[in-house]
Amino acid sequence: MSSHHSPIVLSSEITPRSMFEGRRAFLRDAGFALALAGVGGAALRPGDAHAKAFEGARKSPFSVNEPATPFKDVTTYNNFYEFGTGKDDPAERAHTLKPRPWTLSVEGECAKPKRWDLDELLKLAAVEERIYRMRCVEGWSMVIPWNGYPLAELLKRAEPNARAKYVEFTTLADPAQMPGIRTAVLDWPYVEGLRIDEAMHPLTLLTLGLYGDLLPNQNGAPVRVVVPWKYGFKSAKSIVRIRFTEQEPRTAWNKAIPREYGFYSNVNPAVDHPRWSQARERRIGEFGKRATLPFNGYGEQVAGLYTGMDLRKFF
Ligand SMILES: Nc1nc2c(c(=O)[nH]1)N[C@H]1C(S)=C(S)[C@@H](COP(=O)(O)O)O[C@H]1N2
Ligand SMILES: [Mo]
Repeated sequence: MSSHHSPIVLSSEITPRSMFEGRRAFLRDAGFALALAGVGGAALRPGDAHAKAFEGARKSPFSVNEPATPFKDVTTYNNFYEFGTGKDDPAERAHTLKPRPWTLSVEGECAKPKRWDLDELLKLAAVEERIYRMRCVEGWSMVIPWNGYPLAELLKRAEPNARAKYVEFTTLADPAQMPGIRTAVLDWPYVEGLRIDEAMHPLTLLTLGLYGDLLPNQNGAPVRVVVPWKYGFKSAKSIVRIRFTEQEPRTAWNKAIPREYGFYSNVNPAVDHPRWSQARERRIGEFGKRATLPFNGYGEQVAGLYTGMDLRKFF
């Protein structure tokens, strides 16, 4: 295994489990800068710096040309209620999540349901770097260099049938790994959903990494979705199941507070959330606020999905 120019070094090649965990502990302790310096990957031992899993990933033309939010902020200011409701809870507590082995099952209204192993997912399609603007309904935003490939690559292999109108995403709900689910803040498991054309849209990313390496636990390891034109909560983390459905899925946030969280949840500065204005946002790491863009700035690509829909009604 060469480390410097190989486009993708699969984690399966570099990690017996102990190394994987040692490596994560190392990243936690030593920080990312040292890992970036990258001493080659061949002689990996726990505690060594390593080749990043997605080093050299192809840069996507869908990336935004804005400075990325620092790694530190991306990985310490999180919403992941399975680990608590505080922004720093996931970074502090998500070490109990075991991202490997992992199975993601694709099922429901399709001809070819399948249980995908993580290593199969890592090899399914070329992993790209996609720098996306992300906006939380709470009024903050980040720019995150994700690593992944279009969710459509996975979905089309299941051969969805004519009844498949929606796609439902379900997060792991294991109290042994996720201390937050002992508290009934949401009706666990965390469930999100998209219309199938939204799920198949080339911007919708099956996400396996960020900043060139495997996803940190607090960001939804080992596999999540990222839907950049919607509020952050639509991008479900640590998913174990994707299901094609005929009916609109009941989503966790819609069940909890239906008046505040609709199914669509497209970023829309013209429609305020009852508790937070959606007109402006604070980019993490910056002072002051900036205007929020319709569809989070991705309108040119996605507005056509909603032609003729009243986006105040379908919020
Ligand atoms: N399973 C699960 N997925 C989740 C959440 C969560 O609490 N649980 N929070 C959502 C919200 S509100 C946001 S803003 C994003 C945050 O993703 P990040 O921490 O990687 O930036 O994750 C989304 N996905
Ligand atoms: Mo969010």
